[in-house]
Amino acid sequence: MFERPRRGERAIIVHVGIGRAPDRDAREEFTSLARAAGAEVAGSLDARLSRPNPRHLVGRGKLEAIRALAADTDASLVLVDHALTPAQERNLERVLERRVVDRAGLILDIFALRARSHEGKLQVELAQLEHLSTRLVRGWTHLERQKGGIGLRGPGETQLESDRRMLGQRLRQLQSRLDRLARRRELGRRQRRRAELPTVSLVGYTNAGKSTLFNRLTDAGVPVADQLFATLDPTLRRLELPGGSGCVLADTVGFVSDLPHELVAAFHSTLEETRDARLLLHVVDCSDPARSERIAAVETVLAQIGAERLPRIQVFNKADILAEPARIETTDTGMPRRVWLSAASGEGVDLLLAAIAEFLHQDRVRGTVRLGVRQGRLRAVLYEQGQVLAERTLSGGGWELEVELDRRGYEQLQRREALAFLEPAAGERAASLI
Ligand SMILES: Nc1nc2c(ncn2[C@@H]2O[C@H](COP(=O)(O)OP(=O)(O)OP(=O)(O)O)[C@@H](O)[C@H]2O)c(=O)[nH]1
Ligand SMILES: [Mg+2]
Repeated sequence: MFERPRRGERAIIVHVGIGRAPDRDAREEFTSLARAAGAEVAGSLDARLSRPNPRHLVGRGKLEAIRALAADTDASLVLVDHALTPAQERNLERVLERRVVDRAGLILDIFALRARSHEGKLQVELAQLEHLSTRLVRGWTHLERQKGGIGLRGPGETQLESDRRMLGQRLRQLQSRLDRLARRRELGRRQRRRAELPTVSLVGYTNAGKSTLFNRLTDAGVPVADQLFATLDPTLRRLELPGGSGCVLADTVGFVSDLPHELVAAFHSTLEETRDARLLLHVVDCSDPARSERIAAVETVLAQIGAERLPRIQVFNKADILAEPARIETTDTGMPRRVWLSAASGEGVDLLLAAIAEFLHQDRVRGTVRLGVRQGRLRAVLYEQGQVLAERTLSGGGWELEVELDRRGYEQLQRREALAFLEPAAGERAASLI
């Protein structure tokens, strides 16, 4: 439905700085984004503006320079590292006689290229259409129009009206399909909650090494690439932790600064996987010169999706590049706060596993339960969810188990299965009071 930038399409980049020169990291990142979208970067120039011009973003002189560069380099696309209003985008296209794409448009485009799963594709299309709908003022000049589709155009309707109507229909259709998928996803999450497997979710800036770490921890074989937004679809795997407990580890889409809000909205159900997690592992490329800006950008997106309050452990990945030793940093109360490691070499990954286990164990309860012969199923549940420390077969049939499990899991089993820890014997209680 869309006219995508073709692979290898020649583009020039306009780096924009408001009140100052565009900074080097932002420039590098935008160039990587352009390449990730498949563009061949034929040239670039800086635009330092005291304030954005409402008509063309840049002033007359700069506009002329952009046009000249585009002509010299034979570029058919102009990528602008700044948000453009629909009017600015249109005005620029008119003057430059080329397609103009802003930062949000570029990111949407990369997502469109990368989307693999059914849900991912629907989410991207929804985001793109939302993005477009604000730009649909004077016909779909950017779109390859599907001419003459049956039932697409009513008599007497202008092109714009029928386009709007079509867009509205498609948006509603996408939304309802996504809602259905979201419900299925929610069901999966509820099942996991019932099984009381805590979800630990990897979050972080794109290219920080989340998938590399995920593979290292789970042998999942998720594709890893030195490119932005290699991962779009969440992958979940069970992860065994030291001490015999387990959790579900989630690898998901990476973040970037100024992630288009249409994308955040469209990827709502994917991101919910993150919001529902018990613990976030915030993966940071510690060798990135813009490390602290990246961390802040991730925090911003986490706040956007309502995950800002979730506990997290920072993972300073790629420690090998800085030749930093693998280690754990803890808070004043002794909880793991940051782990330096290398997902690529595997050094320090054991420290992270220990940190996750320690974190999740905080909220664990331990006790002894007695099960009757008919409670074999409950016994299996305890083996699945918890850690069985000791088991004794009772002479009259049934079992006595010493188990440790997640507090929420225990409370649920208390409610559903009337499971209860035995009161410690008088002697033991006295002992534990000492
Ligand atoms: N030197 C070094 N490189 C690493 C390390 N971990 C990951 N990388 C590299 O960093 C790049 C990005 O890795 P990914 O695992 O795809 O990153 P990601 O965070 O999943 O990225 P997106 O899915 O795009 O958000 C790849 O080229 C990896 O090989 C590490 O510990 N050390
Ligand atoms: Mg990834």
